[in-house]
Amino acid sequence: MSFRPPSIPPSEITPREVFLDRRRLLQGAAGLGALALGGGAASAAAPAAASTPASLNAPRNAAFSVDAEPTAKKIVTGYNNFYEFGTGKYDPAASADAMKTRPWTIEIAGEVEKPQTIDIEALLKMPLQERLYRFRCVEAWSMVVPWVGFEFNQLARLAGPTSKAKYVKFTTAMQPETMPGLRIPVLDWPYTEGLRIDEAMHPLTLLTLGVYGETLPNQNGAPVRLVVPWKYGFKSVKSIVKIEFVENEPSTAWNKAAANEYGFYSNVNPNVDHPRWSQKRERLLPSLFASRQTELFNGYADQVASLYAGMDLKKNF
Ligand SMILES: Nc1nc2c(c(=O)[nH]1)N[C@H]1C(S)=C(S)[C@@H](COP(=O)(O)O)O[C@H]1N2
Ligand SMILES: [Mo]
Repeated sequence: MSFRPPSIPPSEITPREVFLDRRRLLQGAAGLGALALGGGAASAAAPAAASTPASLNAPRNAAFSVDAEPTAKKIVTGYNNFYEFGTGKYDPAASADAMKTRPWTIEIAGEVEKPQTIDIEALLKMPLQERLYRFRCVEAWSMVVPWVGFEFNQLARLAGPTSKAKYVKFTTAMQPETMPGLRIPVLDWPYTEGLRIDEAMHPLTLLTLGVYGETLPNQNGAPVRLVVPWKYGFKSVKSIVKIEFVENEPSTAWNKAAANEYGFYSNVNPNVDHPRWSQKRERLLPSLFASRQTELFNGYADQVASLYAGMDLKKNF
């Protein structure tokens, strides 16, 4: 169906090391076991803890879950955007395994009472829950994903935002040695994103450590990423190393790249078209057809519409 590897020879679109690595991967155990099993030089170079998924104890939170079938795991983990690994939808699954996810810390800085650096192992000890969220990419495809994590506001409270903290800025790791996409100037690296403080503190905003009951695969933003389900997918920043509480609206990577296409808010909105395509409908993967009607705030209007009371959503897109 639609999830075959692209027909362009991978040697033409990826650097040689990545290509060789991927070939080794494809030659090994087929399918999902391949990453975990590794083999030879590939697994010697990669930290074992990072590429082996660990199961997470995370009961489903029904109140924060949609009543829908989850999208197949091989689609969520195999077809995605993570531009640090290339702009193709199959690039992340093919090459993100090289990313080093241990040791890993998040620096919390800016307008907080207690600036601090938190180790990923401490985050994994927080009480975790599973939430089945709708997830809508700005490119008009959508999925239903069982994310695992905890509310971002719990992390924020550890640091104690001051009254000057009006926005939160998130920054992704930069690993030039493992991220071939950093050589492509499509974005002003590192990838950065931002939320207004009330959006960040909203209970739906999930600091995400896993998916399908296990730690995140690298291509989905290991070891820790954000999920903001009422906004387009690019607001859900992956592989976070820095969180800054700031007074002024932060610049974001996509807004810097094309301000007329990617606004700061980027709330899912069927009534505001992207300049190059309609947002009225979406392809619920694996469907090839845009047969699903896009919902305002991706279906989360009851929970989040009040955050934008009085705002013109066409101007503040
Ligand atoms: N650092 C970083 N974060 C990122 C991206 C990226 O390219 N780099 N892509 C975004 C986009 S466009 C989408 S749709 C989602 C995809 O998340 P998923 O791979 O879990 O589906 O990640 C978002 N976060
Ligand atoms: Mo996206």
